[in-house]
Amino acid sequence: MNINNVKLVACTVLPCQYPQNKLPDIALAGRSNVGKSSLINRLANRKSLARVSSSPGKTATVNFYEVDNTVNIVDLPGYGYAKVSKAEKAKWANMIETYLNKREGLINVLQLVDIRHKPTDDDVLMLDWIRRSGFSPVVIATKKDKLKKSQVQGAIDIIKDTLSVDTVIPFSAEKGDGCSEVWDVINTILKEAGF
Ligand SMILES: Nc1nc2c(ncn2[C@@H]2O[C@H](COP(=O)(O)OP(=O)(O)OP(=O)(O)O)[C@@H](O)[C@H]2O)c(=O)[nH]1
Ligand SMILES: [Mg+2]
Repeated sequence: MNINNVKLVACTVLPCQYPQNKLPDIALAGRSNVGKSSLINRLANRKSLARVSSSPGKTATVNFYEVDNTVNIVDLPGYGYAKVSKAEKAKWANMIETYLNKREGLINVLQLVDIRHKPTDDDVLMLDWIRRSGFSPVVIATKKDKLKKSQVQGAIDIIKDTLSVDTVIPFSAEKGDGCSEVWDVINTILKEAGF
């Protein structure tokens, strides 16, 4: 797979707008501001393919990035952002749930959490949904560069315990740590799903 061949193919709200390119989807889930869009930019070696912002709530649609005619990486709106209106929250939750429940080609969801914080109840719920859907959980701990080296293992252990997972991939969109591990996971998911 040529990872430099990535293009944004659709920004969608409704299922009828989802691309029909017959490729499998791997989606990214996580709280607002955790670094989902930044991870896509880092994976693709591009600075501003996906729009990123320091204020939460940047990605407000379900965005499909087609990688080398092989897989759609899907950037979802974030959840858990306290400062938006109830109506806005409901709209985003609805978009996320509709996507997760309706998208036939979905083969896994990568769960992103901020390495500095204990995963929230929303994160736990999200991971439960991933498990119930029959997917093997993949947890990525973002913003590793924000911790000192000596703090990383302790932070990873808290995430493992809270989400009951055996492995967590430490990742930094800023420095590139964990990028090849995430590509390895994507390739494994594709292989195991028969692609
Ligand atoms: N230092 C550092 N900052 C990061 C990293 N990843 C993301 N950020 C910053 O965190 C902020 C949010 O990043 P986004 O990629 O927009 O987060 P998101 O999860 O897509 O957010 P929503 O679209 O609002 O759901 C931005 O200011 C990024 O520059 C990282 O690995 N290290
Ligand atoms: Mg985003």
